[in-house]
Amino acid sequence: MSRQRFYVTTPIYYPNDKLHIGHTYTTVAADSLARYHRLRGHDTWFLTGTDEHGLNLQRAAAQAGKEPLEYIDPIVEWIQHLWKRLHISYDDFIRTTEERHKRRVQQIFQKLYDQGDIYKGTYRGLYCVRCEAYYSEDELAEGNLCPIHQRPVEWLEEESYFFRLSKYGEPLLAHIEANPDFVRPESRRNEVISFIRQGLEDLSVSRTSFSWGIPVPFDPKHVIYVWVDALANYATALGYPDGDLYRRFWPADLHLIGKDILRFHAIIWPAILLALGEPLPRCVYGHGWLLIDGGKIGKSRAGSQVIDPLTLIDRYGVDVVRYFLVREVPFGADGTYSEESLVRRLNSDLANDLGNLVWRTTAMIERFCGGLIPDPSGAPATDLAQVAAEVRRRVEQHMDRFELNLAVAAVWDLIGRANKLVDEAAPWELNRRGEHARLGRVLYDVAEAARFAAVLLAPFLVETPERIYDQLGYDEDLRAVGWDAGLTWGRLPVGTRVRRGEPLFPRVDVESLFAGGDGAGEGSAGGQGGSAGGEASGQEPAAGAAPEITIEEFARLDLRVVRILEAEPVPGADRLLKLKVSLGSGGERQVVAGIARHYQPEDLVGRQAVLVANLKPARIRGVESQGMLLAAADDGRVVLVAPEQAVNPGSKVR
Ligand code: ME8
Repeated sequence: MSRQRFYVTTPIYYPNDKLHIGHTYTTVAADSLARYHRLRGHDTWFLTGTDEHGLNLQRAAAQAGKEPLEYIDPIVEWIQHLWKRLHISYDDFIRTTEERHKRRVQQIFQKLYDQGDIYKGTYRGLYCVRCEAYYSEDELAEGNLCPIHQRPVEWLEEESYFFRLSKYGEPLLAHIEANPDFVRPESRRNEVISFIRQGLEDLSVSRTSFSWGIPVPFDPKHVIYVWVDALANYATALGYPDGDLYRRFWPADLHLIGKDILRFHAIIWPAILLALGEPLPRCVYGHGWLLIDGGKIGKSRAGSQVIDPLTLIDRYGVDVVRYFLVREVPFGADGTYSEESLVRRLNSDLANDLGNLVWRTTAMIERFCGGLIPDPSGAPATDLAQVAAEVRRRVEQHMDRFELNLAVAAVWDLIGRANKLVDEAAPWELNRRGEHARLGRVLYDVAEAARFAAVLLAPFLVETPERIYDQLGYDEDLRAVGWDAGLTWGRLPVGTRVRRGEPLFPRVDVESLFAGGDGAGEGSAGGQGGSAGGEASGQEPAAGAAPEITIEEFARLDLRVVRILEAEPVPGADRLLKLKVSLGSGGERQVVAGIARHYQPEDLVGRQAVLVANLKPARIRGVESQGMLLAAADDGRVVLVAPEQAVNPGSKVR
């Protein structure tokens, strides 16, 4: 069998702002595709990175009173941290300030100059520093604003090198026409074709008005136009022109981008490749935008500030965020983001459908089969195996066409059918009537359907598939086993002991979330002052006096093990200590705890404790507290709660 390969890239991100949920859209989609191809056993490479040159960054750094790299480094670290929290499985992360990139961009520029595809001239025009692009007057939005950023453009006039883009219009058009999959989806392909048909002008590819860029090798008062620098990353990261990775993976199978940067990827970059004599990527896919209130997130003030992906991950968990991104928007089109729609997806698809399937299946196996996966062989098969095979085929077809939302939706047909089978077959009735053979068959098939769903969802979700396997009691590494073997019906061994855990997805109460509260329950914020949180001592309720809660209500608490890194008194508050605690890869927090009379600060450093991590931050005596440490109160003593053995900081307590 021939080994297939898959090389997918995201755009490289500008580190001039914090990334928002719109940015994560491209990357989660690319990650899902990379994971899918890896599961299928294809030789896969997934590249992302940061685009660190240009006037915009030079100005932002100067404004911050910093050298460009000094300004950029922490933002890049933050971006990498975000990708880690989203479990983005990139194989390489390229920064355009790296030597390996700069050297090869200069090599490309030199080659194009030597062969006459780059020449010297003068450029005059209107320039948007945020886009790092010139606009003609008729392209501007009303009020002479940049059509993308709605900000004023600037008049620039400079000596410049030009790339003979005009020469490549015809060959590019021929390529696009001969390769219907080269620009996707269809609407973007048409846009590119009509743009090229209007005629391409040569492109200004160097700047003298600022210095933060890669110098033109033969004329160093010029820096290379940031888009030429940035686009080249897809090749330089692989070691263009002769690195092993370049030989193995070029041309890219997919450049996944947002529609705002389509022309750069579907015209300029391919023209440069044609000039270099290199093969063109197989597909440039321009997805739509995630909008908020009808505007592009991040271009409006509110959008960029409110929708911080890390906050959403903290609040709902990584798989809920990933699921929403790949499921909600028809891939290719624009879609609307709202937290309310995310919560509705969580409650209906994840909690009600998928979570409930696993929950009730394991519950019934416990009740009716002694907790062991039953033997199905005594009764005829249900239709689930057939539905599963059909769904698998559809998932594969959709993934081949990059229809991510349809691929995910197909899995819900299997989940829905399995839930329906439980309702129809009513295992509790089969049990009551003593129809054990049929009962075993139904419960086996339903458990196997849940396992199938776990494998089918493994490209998109990063924790849930493993949790489903765990609850089914099946200790197999589903990612190592891969797609074909994993999707063999009947793989789940008879006699496996299920391990019922907590529900996969606790429901979130939509009404309270959007009725002005923050979903964490108004009452709990008051707890900040009690326990180890502050000075208010209050009357301890007698054990059992608090009202009963459900497991779902309990599961809304995000309790985490932390390691105390620093501890110091809070001036003027003799009961309080200010602590810095580590959540491992979840970062660090500052917490105020009312334990100063019970612990010396230096005795606390290095210890583990338990943090209520999703408690609304509060100011205690003017000091911000981002969560609360748990402590036992016993007749005037206060004793911190800690795991019985050391565990990794950030581990969940449940
Ligand atoms: O464009 N919805 O970087 P960038 C969907 N450095 N996608 C969105 C979005 C939204 N609301 N907002 C941003 C750049 N994106 C250049 C790329 S590549 C050689 C250089 C997407 O940080 C956007 O479409 O501004 C793009 O695909 C990506 O986020 C990075 O945007």
